Amino acid sequence: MARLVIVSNRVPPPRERGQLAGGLAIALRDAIRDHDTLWFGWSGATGERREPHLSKAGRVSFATIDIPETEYRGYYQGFSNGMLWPLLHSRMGLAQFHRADLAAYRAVNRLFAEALAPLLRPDDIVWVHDYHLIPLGRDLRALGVSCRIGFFLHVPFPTPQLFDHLPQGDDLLRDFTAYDVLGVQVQQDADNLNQAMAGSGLRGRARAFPIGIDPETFASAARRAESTPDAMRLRESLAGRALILGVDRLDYSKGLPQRFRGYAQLLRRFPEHHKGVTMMQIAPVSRGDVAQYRTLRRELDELAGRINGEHGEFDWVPVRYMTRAVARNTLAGFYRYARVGLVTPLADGMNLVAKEFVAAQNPDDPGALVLSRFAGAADELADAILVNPFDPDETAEGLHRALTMPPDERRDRWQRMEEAVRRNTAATWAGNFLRALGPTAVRAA
Ligand code: ADQ
Repeated sequence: MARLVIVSNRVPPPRERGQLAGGLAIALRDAIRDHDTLWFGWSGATGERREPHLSKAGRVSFATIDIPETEYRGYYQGFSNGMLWPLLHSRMGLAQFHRADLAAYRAVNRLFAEALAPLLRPDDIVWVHDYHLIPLGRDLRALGVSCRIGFFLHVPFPTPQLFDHLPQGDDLLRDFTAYDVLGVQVQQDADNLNQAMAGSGLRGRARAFPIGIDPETFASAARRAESTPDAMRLRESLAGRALILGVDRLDYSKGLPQRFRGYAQLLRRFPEHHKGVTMMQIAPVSRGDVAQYRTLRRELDELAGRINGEHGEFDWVPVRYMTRAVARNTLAGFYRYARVGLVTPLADGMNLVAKEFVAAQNPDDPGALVLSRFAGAADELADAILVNPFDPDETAEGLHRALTMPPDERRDRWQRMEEAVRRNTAATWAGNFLRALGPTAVRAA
């Protein structure tokens, strides 16, 4: 069995390495169980040290490197999150390009390659993750690495016309050619990337590998969480009102201001829901050091305040808004208790929250899902109430429909969505990708 080498910007932090609790770690659990694994990435620290920090937990070895202070900002905040993230989510207006950032991005990728190449053996299978590391494959090849290398893009890929705005974008497209397997979330992303590559005279071979969750584990966590003190406190505090739940990183791709406006429209246009619903938005702050994220946070503070001021009553607060993270198990209980899951990104590679919400429902009395048609998950969850999140009225109508949907219809739709979530799990995603990468990459089922 070949060794699996996972490369991602972030690796699980040391305290989690024993159990590997994070999203990618859960998705790769089966693959990790079957292979000796090396996980390579950024240590989380800046500094001049060149040698990787090494550690081991069971069959997984970890090698992490520091990034020089001078290059960190340009690589991470600058090019990755200030330029690529908005571009890949079709938000060119928010993108900031600086040549120095691009140079830092390329320098850090080379640094990754130089530190990783000596650790690699010819029969390793290398799987590189996400937009921070697009050039890594080509950098490794330039250092003579000949083993199989695959790349998976977790975020969307925009139309070729939009991608064309990226200065020196051709170079990035060329980077993709170094990979033996090029995976994206949905067919539309594959088509976009392949067309962009074709437009630059390159052969694009991107394929869709939609990511999933571990539905069994999530469903049983949700069942257990239903009777925990937190879930009971939530229920008590709602006093019989229907809960509309949103769970997202605080990110402008998630459409949070539009979502708040959609909820405000629900209260304006469908007054029968007054005092009958509560919206809870859990949105832990992410990338707080990037300017656009600080602006977004202020906007949401203001919107939540305005909705509560305009519609609230002395015994009813229409919006509950928290910027703290919530433990996954507690979250599972909240999903199960919610009458409506509200997932309305303006663009999203997949969106795992939508799948988690489905997995967490009580089969006898499932909640309804209002889902943006611009989330990758909409391909598989066609039985959600699909909305265009740019139109707050459409979101309001979707919410009204969800809140008034007859139980039979709710169950029918949920059953079909649940089948879709079970059909395509985290394990099938990783298995399919690794099988594409090489015949001996995974043990036959
Ligand atoms: P994200 O943009 O982070 O992921 P998503 O797919 O929804 O978006 O995953 C977020 C994860 O974080 C979920 O597992 C969710 O439960 C958890 N989470 C969110 N808010 C939380 C909170 N307040 N407390 C605790 N946990 C919380 C990127 C891409 C997506 C793609 C994934 C995986 O942007 O499109 O689906 O990678 O490929």
